[in-house]
Amino acid sequence: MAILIDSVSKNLNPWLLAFKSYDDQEEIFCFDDAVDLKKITTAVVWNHRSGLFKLLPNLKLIASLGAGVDHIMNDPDIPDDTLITRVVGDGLSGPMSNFCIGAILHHQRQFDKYLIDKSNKIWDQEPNPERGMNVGIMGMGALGTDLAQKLIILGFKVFGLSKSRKNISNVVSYLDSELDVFLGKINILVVMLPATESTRGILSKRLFDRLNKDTYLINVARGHHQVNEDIIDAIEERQLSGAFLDVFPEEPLSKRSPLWNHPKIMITPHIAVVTKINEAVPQIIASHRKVMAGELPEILVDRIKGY
Ligand code: OXD
Repeated sequence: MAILIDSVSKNLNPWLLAFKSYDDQEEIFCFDDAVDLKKITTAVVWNHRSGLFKLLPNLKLIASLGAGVDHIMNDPDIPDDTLITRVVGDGLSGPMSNFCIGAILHHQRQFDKYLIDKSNKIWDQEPNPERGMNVGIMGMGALGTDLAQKLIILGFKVFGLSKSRKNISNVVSYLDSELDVFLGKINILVVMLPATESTRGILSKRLFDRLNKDTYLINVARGHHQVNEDIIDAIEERQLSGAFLDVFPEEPLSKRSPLWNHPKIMITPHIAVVTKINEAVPQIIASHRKVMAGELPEILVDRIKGY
């Protein structure tokens, strides 16, 4: 009944330290420890090495080190009866909402224009310095809901799109099948969708053509959703007024990408939210203990839906 932690992209030392100092009862290993892999019942992973799950005959639980599980779901070797869990909590939703609110206000109060004006010593007292206040959130899970509630307090009109109807005070909820009506209501689009087969490339010309002219795009979810060339074309055609992108189909973003130099595209390096180790470790240990006791973990990923 031991835990294996594995990632080919993250420095696991702070995680190992945190696991060991939180709980010295559980046996926790990383791949290079000389451990009998038959002992491993829980794999805690972020971009794990390929073929890992095939080496773990007694695997019962796979725990993501973050909120997303696409890095797990992409693996064809997940055993049928293995449960999957992910990290949730205020340590994710608080910073994510703050990041999105920053990006929304940056656009809505035109701070990029005033930065340029400042560098040219231009005093431009526009009569209407505010941009639209109708925000659409695609993906109304825990993160989307937290953002929606905070935007309502700030006076924005908020529209949510999700698979099931949501009942959130003052937020207008649309189903995926009502996409066109949803897109017609908004002038800022925030994307918080999970990465699944149905969301691959969803931020493309087909969707941009259905937006109101000059809608502002914010993607804090996954680069898997976005077609970079279509974003640039949509800005050219004024379907989009600009974009704030934290995620990219390939990360790190290539130095050759035209996105870097585009004056209407803001780029951040996938830092909208970073998992807090001290919040994640107790959740993962609690899930491990539940599964070892034959119970279901509190946060269970739906293997059919993929999130
Ligand atoms: C996550 C992320 O899913 O960092 O946790 O993107």
